[in-house]
Amino acid sequence: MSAETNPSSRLITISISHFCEKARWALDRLAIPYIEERHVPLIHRLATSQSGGSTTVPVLVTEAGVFGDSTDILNYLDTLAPATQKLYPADAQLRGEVEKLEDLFDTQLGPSTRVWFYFYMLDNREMMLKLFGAGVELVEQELFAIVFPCVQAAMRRGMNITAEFATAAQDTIKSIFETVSGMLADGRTYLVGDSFSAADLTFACLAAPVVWASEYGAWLPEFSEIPGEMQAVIEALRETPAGKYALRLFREERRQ
Ligand SMILES: N[C@@H](CCC(=O)N[C@@H](CS)C(=O)NCC(=O)O)C(=O)O
Repeated sequence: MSAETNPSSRLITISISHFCEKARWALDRLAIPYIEERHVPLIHRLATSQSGGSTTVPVLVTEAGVFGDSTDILNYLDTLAPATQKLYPADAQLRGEVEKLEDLFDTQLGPSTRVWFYFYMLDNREMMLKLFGAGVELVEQELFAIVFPCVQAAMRRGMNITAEFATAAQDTIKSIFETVSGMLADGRTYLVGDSFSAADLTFACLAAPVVWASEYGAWLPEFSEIPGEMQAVIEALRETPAGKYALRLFREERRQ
């Protein structure tokens, strides 16, 4: 929750979700008061449907309306942002570039890093209970522990968590990292224009599972606790210009 004592906005999340981190980061950056309401997978659907959102998180419930998609949340928050902190440039061409990159990261990078992450983590019951349970009400954590085998099977089926899909996801991640590294090769400070934008924020959040940033806004295990095969991929990606860039964004822009 933010520093304010009487927030009027409610952010419904699954705490580990990198799409939720996208909304959380934008809210924190703009110092907008909110309460984060964390749920475990599947039970989150009770909260999202009751609030008028879709089946996915994040959902931001505000006095101005309910926003059930991370990009809609960023667009809404941008209407509240002062001119110096806009996430979308005023210039139409630059805005178009930001939106195109945000869409690429939302549709390709986010789903790929998620499949890759769960391929290694989903069978580790103890770790999954901690990852999903962080910040969730105790009764919900206890229920989750009981139904975990069902949730695990539903996640595996729903997201195609198989070796084949994880390999394809890793190829997609590498290709997007190459694209971003290529953009950064001219020495630019940010992906688009001369200020931090929704493209940067979205890239950093959705790349988080493959760079393991310590500033991430939800609980993550220590790097040394994750499988060696994951560590090796993360270490290699961290050495790329895109990986260094994602880490720099977390370091310099996440906690202001
Ligand atoms: N396009 C959506 C995607 C969000 C998304 O995929 N959320 C996942 C968590 S990372 C989710 O809610 N999954 C649970 C479900 O589909 O039931 C957004 O940008 O908000």
